[in-house]
Amino acid sequence: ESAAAGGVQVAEHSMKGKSRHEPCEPCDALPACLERQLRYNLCRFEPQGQDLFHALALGVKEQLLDDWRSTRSRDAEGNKRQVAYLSLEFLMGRALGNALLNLDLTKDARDALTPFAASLEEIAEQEHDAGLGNGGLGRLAACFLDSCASMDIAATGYGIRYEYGMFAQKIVDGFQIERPDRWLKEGNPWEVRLHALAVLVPFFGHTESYVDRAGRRHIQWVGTQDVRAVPHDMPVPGYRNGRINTLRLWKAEATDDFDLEEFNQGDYAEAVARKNLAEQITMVLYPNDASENGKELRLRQQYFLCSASLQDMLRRHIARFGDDLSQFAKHNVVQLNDTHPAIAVPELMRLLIDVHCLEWDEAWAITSATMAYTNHTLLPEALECWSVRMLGHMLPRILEIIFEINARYLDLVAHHWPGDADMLAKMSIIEEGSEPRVRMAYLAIVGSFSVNGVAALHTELLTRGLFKDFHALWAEKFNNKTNGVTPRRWLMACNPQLASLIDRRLGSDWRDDLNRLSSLGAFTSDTDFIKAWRGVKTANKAALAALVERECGVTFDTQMLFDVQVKRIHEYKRQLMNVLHVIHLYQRVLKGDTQGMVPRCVLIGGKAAPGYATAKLIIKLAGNVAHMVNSDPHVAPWLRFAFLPNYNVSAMEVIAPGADLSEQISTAGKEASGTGNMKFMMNGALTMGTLDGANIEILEAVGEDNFFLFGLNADEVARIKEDYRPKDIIAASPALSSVLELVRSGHFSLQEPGLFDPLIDAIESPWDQWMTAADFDSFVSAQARAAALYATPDEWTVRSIRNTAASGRFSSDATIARYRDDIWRGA
Ligand code: B1N
Repeated sequence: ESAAAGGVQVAEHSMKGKSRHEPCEPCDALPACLERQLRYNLCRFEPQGQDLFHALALGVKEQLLDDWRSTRSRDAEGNKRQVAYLSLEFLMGRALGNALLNLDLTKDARDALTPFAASLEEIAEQEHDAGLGNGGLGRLAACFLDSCASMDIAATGYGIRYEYGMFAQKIVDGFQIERPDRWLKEGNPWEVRLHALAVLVPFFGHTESYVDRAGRRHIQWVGTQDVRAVPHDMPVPGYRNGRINTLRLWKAEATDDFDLEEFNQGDYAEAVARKNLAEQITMVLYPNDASENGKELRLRQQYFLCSASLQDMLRRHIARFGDDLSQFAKHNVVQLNDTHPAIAVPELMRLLIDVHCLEWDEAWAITSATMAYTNHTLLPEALECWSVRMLGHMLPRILEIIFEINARYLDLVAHHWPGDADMLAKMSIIEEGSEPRVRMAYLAIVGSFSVNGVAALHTELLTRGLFKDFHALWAEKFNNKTNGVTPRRWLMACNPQLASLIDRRLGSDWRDDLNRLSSLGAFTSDTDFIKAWRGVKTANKAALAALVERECGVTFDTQMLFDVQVKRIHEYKRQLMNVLHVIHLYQRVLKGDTQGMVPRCVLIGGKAAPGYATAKLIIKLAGNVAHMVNSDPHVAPWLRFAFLPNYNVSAMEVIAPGADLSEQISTAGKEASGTGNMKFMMNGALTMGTLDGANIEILEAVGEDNFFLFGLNADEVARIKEDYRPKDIIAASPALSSVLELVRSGHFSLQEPGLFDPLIDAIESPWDQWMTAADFDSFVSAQARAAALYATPDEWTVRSIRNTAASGRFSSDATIARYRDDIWRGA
C-alpha cells in the first residue's frame, strides 16, 4: 500500500526498520485487552448494552492486526495472483464467533468475560448482523471470502458499505412490514476507515476528443461530477493459518468542490447541503432477490463499486510493478458476482486507455484476460439490461466504450455466421427497440475469459439455453463451479456439539479437509454413536424450539419431526406448495385420518421483496394457516406450524442444526443452485427435494435412500409447459382438490373472503410457470415417506449421519479450490 497513511497502513510505515513480525509493544492477551478497551478506548465504567461486545471485538481486532499487516505486505511483495471478488452483496452476518473460531481465541474470550459474569453466547448476540445482501448470492460471497482466507489465497472482497442493510421484517396482522436496518448505528468495531486510500469516481459530464503533440487522438471525459469513494476495511481471518484477508467496502462521500456559482451567490449552506446527493449512493441495499428494477441509483452503485475497486487494484499493481500494465492480468483476476458489477468491463477499458494511455487492443487483451463472470440465475426477470439513454447521460464515456466493444465483437459474430443478420441482432450487446438497452450478461460474457454456472444442471441449462449461441462461439469459456458453504460457520461454529461429537470419533483432521467426514459412514451401526448423534440433534431442536417460541409464540416439541423451509419468498421456491401440504395434514387430522402420520412441526421463514405482492400474500396465507392450525387443540398433538419473522444469517445458525427435514422444493430448472440445502445437509438434516440446482448433486453424494425425491425434472417441466392443464390435474387429485377448496371457502380468511383467491387462481392457470399442481401429489407422497422413516428413530438418525458424512463435497473450500485451479490460475 504505497499511498499509505491511516489505519493499518500507518502501522506499516511506522514499522519501517523493525522486524515485520515483532509487535510495537507486546500485545496483552484478550482478558487484559478487554479491560483496556473498555476503560481507555470506549470509556465505559459500567458496561451495558453493546459495550462488552464492542470491547471484545476491538480486543480481537487488536489481536489480529499484526497478521493483517503482514498478510498485506506479503501479498504486496509476493507473486501470487491477486483475486478481486467484486460483488454488490456480502451477507456476512455476525463476525465475532467466526473470528474467535478461526483465530482460536474462543477460550480466551470466555476467560475475558468471566469477571463480568457474562457468557460469550450472550455477548455475541449483541452484534448486529452485517446484512449487506439479499440471500444466496450475497451469502456465497461471504462463504467464499472465508474459504479464500483459509486456503491462503490472496483475495480481496470489494463491496459497498451500505448504511442500511437488508430490511428487518416485521409481521403485523400477518402482513410483512419492512423496517430499516441501521446496522451501523452503534458503530462497527471491525472496520478500519482509510481516508488516504480514497479515490474519485466520475459521473455525468460529456466526452471530448483531442489530439496530443504526437498526433494521437484521445478522448477526455470532462465536466464530471465526482464522488469520493472511501474504503472501510473489514478483516477476514483464515482458519488458524495467520492469513487475514480484507473485505474492502466503499462509502460514498462528497468531494469538497462546490458549485462555485451557487457558492458565490451566497448559497453557502445550500451548496454544502447538496453534498448529500453523493452520499446517497451507498445509503441502502436494494432488497430485490432475483429480480431487477432498473433504478438509476442502482446503476450508480454498480459503477461506483467497479470504478473505485479497479482504481484500487491498478494503484496496488503499479506500486508493486511500476507503470507497466502489460502483466496486469497475470497478477490480477476479477471475479464478477453476477452481472451486477459487469460494468467493470468497460470501466477497466476506460482506465487503461484514458488514464493509463494504452491502445485499445492491448487494453482489451488485458481486460478480457482479467475478468471472469459467474451467472447465478436463469430467471428472465433477473437479467439486467440498462437503458442506453440512462447510461449515455450518467456515464457517457462508458457508453462509448460499450458501443466500441460491441462493434468489434459483432465483427467476430459476422465472421462466424456469415450473412446472418438475425444472429447479429440476437447476439448484440445492444438490444434494439424503441428504448435500446445494454444486455449486461452479454457484455460480461464478451469481456470475460471464463463464464461459470453455480451447479451442474444450471451450467448445462445455461450452455444449452440462455447462452447457447455464446457457447457455440466460445465453448472454452464455459465451466461449472458448484456452490459450497463454509464448514467453519455452518458446522463448527453453529453446531459445536455435533463438531465435538465428530472430533471424539474421527479426531479433528476433518476440520482441515471436510471430505474426511465420509469416515462417519463407518459408525452407522454403532448404537452408542447413533444415540449420541440423536442427543445432539435433540438439544439443537430445543434451541430452535426456544427461538420459535420467542419469535412466534408457537410451542415446538422436540419429539416431533422438524420440517423447515427458510429462504427468500418466491413463487419458484414454492413456499405455497409447502403451505398447501400443511393444510392437507390439517385436513387429515380433522378427519381423524392420522394413520401413518407422524407428529410434525413445520417452520417457514423468509423475506419477500417489498414490491412482490404475490410473495407477500403467501406470507399472509402462511400466518393465517398457522393461526388456524395452532389454535385447534385437537390438531396440536399432530401438527404445529409457524412463520418465523426476520429470517437472516444469525437465525440460520440456530435453524440448520435443529432441522430434521430440509425443504428444497423449487420447480425443476429454476433454482440455480441453492446453498441452504447444503447447510442443512451438513448439519444432518434430510432433504425433501426436486431435481433442481445442487439438489441433484446432493442426491448423488448421499444416495437415494437418504433423500426424499419427488416431482418433475427440468426437461419434463419444459415439455409439459406446452400443454399444461392444472384443472385436470386438480380434478384427479382428491388431496389437492380439497385443500384448494378449503382455501377458496375462506376458512383461512374469515374476515376477508377471497383474499387468497389470486394464489389459487395462479395454481389453476395453464400459464402457471411453477407447476404446483403438477408436483403436489408427488410431494405429498414423499412427505409420507419421510414421516414413515421418522417413525423409526434409529433409521432416521443413520440417514442423518450419512448426510453429514456426504457433505464434504459442499464445503466452499472444495469450490474455491476449483475456482483457483480452473479460473484463477496463479492465485
Ligand atoms: O444465487 C445463489 C444460488 O444458490 C441461488 O440458487 C440463486 O437464486 C441466487 C439479483 C440475485 N441468483 N440471482 C440472485 C440476487 C440479487 C439481485 O439483485 C439476483 N441471487 C441468486 C448463489 O449462487
